[in-house]
Amino acid sequence: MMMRDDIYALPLTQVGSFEFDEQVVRVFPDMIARSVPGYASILSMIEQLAARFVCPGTTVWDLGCSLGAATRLIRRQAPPDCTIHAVDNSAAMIQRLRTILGESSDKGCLVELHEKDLRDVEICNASFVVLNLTLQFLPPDERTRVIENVWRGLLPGGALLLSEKICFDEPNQQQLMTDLHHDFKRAHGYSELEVAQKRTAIENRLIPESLHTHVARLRQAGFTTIAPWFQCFNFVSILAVRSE
Ligand code: GEK
Repeated sequence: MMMRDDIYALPLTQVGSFEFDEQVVRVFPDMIARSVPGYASILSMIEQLAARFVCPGTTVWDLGCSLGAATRLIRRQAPPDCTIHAVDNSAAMIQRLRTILGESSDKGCLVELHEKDLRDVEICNASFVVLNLTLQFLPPDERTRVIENVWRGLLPGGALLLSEKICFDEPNQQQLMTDLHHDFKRAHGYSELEVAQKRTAIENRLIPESLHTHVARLRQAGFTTIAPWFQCFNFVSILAVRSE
């Protein structure tokens, strides 16, 4: 049964910085579904994209895999001789994902779990790389190095799926999108207090950038086809392909 996220339901004397610890892991599927507009749509398209991009004998990288939602969908489409590398630096996430995979009857290619900082992995022979809502947690000045590492590790014709919370240059648009995001959270059962306390907790942990900053970085790294394919309020998903 999915546990309900009530981490910020009661008033806290001091709201600490958000961490992907055991408390979060316990409620994570509920938290992300009620906090990220379009999360389910993005996941289902990740499976569709895997069917198109994942090639026999190659690797797939799910960077910031959390509980493996994307990994498990990609595995359904991946040829049996592929390896999916699921990477997360939260020990609690990786431990829970190991249990989930162990208990599941899913069959498919090899999945290797790495409890590791995604900045330290060397990507190679990759046909598909996923950064689904993860790059946003890295310091902005380290993001270019990560994207360059992904580009180098991709085979020609391989693809990166990058989903992010974004910000806007125009203050009225920023305010409107923030309000609509908070409306979404309230419509999914979060109280005013929960929205406010979560906002404080995540403020310095999740640093959004604009869509044009992401696109410019992808182009700079060498991607030639860069297609923002999804947006809901202040969340976007971009498909970037390394040319043949
Ligand atoms: C999904 N992709 O369900 N190295 C490795 N992992 C990291 C790092 C890092 N430097 N920083 C953060 N993480 C998932 C959802 S959640 C998004 C991704 C969210 C991990 C962190 O531990 C967490 O599991 C994940 O990135 C972000 O498709 O919670 O908004």
